[in-house]
Amino acid sequence: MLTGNCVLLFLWCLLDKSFVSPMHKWGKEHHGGPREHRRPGMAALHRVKRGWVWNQFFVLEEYMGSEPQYVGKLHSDLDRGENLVKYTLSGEGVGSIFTIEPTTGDIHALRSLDREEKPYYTLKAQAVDIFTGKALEPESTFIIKVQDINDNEPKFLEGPYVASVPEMSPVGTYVTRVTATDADDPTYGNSAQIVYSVLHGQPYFSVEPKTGVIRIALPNMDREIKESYQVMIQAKDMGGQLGGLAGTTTVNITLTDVNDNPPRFAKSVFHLRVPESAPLGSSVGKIKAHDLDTGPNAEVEYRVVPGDGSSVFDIYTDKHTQEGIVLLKKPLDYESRKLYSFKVTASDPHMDARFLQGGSHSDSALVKLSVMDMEEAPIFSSSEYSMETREGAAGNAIGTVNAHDPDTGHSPISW
Ligand SMILES: *[C@@H]1O[C@H](CO)[C@@H](O)[C@H](O)[C@H]1NC(C)=O
Ligand SMILES: [Ca+2]
Ligand SMILES: [Ca+2]
Ligand SMILES: [Ca+2]
Ligand SMILES: [Ca+2]
Repeated sequence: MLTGNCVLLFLWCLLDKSFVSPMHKWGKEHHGGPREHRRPGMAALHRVKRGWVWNQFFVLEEYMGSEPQYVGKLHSDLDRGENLVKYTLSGEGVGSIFTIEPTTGDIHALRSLDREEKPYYTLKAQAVDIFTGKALEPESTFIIKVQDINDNEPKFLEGPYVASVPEMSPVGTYVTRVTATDADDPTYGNSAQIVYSVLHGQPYFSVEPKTGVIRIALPNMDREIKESYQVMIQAKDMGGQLGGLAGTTTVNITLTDVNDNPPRFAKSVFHLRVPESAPLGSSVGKIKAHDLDTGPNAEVEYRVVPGDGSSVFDIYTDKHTQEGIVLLKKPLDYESRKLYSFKVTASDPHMDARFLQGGSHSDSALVKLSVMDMEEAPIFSSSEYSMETREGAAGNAIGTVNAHDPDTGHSPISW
């Protein structure tokens, strides 16, 4: 059998090389060749005649014509139009998708095909003697390639996206990257050539047309003014040209905090009223400076400015509320001093140096503290009195003790 095949092949080669005219050898240009679907500017088809069949045929995907789509023609040079050659096909899709006219060798596709589902079919062609069934040509394998049309829009498979970037970042700062994919043929035309653009989100953000990298596009974006942005990115095929298909995705971008704000007092004077009896070390009132930042960036440090009041009052920060709690360091006495007036500062210990130029990282306010008068126990002018009395002098005054009330306003002392 092996020897027989070799002989046959040898004979065929002999036939092909010696007896056949050049025209005969390569067939006529119009038969068996692929149809030229390609648009101008496309790379030339790689079509090679292997044996007696073109190695590649083309069929347009999603073809909607009412007639079966013509694919191409098989032709043996031994076929002289006398209907003595019978062409047969075998392989993928034969019968269900591809049919062949046995005498003409015409191949048709019976239904529309989806390149994105199956890009090519491998088939085998045979040419046999119609009477004897003997092969006239060696069996030849070829493919029918499904030619792409632009029937898929770019899709963002990972969207919607979430990203964050520090506020006040310079223009060009990287935020994130989005990627769309296009199921069409990337090796052919522009059907899968994607260009990104910003649909919503300008002028704050930009996207690089080819890479999908999103960047800051506006300087000094301030979290304390607007914290989150919903950016819509479009991916369009056909290189972004008119008529291309498009897909979109949203990117939620959050500005993260940087320490760009110092604390500020809401008013320049705070009034506190403190009973003169307030114990040492106790809290006698609170004041508040507000820092627009968040977390540690909103921490406030308070100080009593040295001078009048700094020896009597201290201030510390309530870690939960960031309020300044005023503490009493020395006892108060209404009778000796009714009013204290002292300056306090509120500062941000961690302020970012970039934002210090021009402004100060602290603020100050005046605290006016009134001491309130309290009822106090009378004080005897002497701690010991000696008196003499005679027997039988009941009902008569034996002497006088003096006491005064240190409170102002003459509240009479009752015994
Ligand atoms: C993006 O933000 C919008 C509006 O705040 C919200 O409804 C949506 O769930 C967010 N999407 C994601 C993926 O977080
Ligand atoms: Ca496409
Ligand atoms: Ca396609
Ligand atoms: Ca701050
Ligand atoms: Ca901030």
